[in-house]
Amino acid sequence: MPGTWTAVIPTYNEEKNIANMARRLRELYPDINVMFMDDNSTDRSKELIAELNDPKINLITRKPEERGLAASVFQGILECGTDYFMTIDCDFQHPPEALGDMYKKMEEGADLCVGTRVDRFALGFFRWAGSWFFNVFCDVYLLYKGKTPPADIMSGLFAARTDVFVPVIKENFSELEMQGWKVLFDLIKYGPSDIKISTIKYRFSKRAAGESHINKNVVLSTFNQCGRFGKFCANMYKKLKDL
Ligand SMILES: Nc1nc2c(ncn2[C@@H]2O[C@H](COP(=O)(O)OP(=O)(O)O)[C@@H](O)[C@H]2O)c(=O)[nH]1
Ligand SMILES: [Mg+2]
Repeated sequence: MPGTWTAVIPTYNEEKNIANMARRLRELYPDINVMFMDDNSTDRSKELIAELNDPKINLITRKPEERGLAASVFQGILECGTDYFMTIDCDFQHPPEALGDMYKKMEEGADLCVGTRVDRFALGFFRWAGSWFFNVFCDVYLLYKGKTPPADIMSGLFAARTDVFVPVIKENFSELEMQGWKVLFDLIKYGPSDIKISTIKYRFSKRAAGESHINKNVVLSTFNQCGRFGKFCANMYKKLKDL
């Protein structure tokens, strides 16, 4: 029997993209389940998904006190109930076609499949440089922890076996960086060291519509995920940026 799967999509105020993303995913993959993990968007996201009236597409309105991109993805993984979960952003920076490639890798026996960006310059120079820096910083930390870093630890596009990672989330719940954006990093940091990691390559695009939600706290939370030295760097960064 083919594995069942769910796209877990963190969203906040994505009315310009959300219905297009839902339609595109169902067009490409008639059997996929879609969970938009929405942090109480103030736009029409909820109505737009309700209008689609598709039982395989759900928008989950999260508790306001639990707001957080990573928190929303962890919740989606815990609640999806399918063999695999896949995370993808709602703004088409990750190509929906990549989910099919990752699904194949999962069916071939991977525990985790990481989408690896081939053209990170699409981010713009400063975001590229930041992303490169954090890739190295986080890789060193994971190696120190005895874990295998994948080619693109900063990637928000990845797929994994639900039965492998639900226990990881439950057992380490209080340690996870809920306000962070780097879910893959925490899953590898706290996950088993002997998992089978596979990769697919994808072309990173510009946001289709709407605005990015990135802010300086994302930098802080990523540092905070990297142990004591990371926390030290977070404090330095706070002082430097006067946060
Ligand atoms: N649930 C949730 N999703 C968020 C939040 N902030 C951003 N997102 C979503 O996370 C994805 C990536 O965010 P985006 O703003 O595109 O960041 P960027 O790609 O780093 O510029 C998008 O699908 C956003 O809608 C949040 O606070 N909560
Ligand atoms: Mg984006």
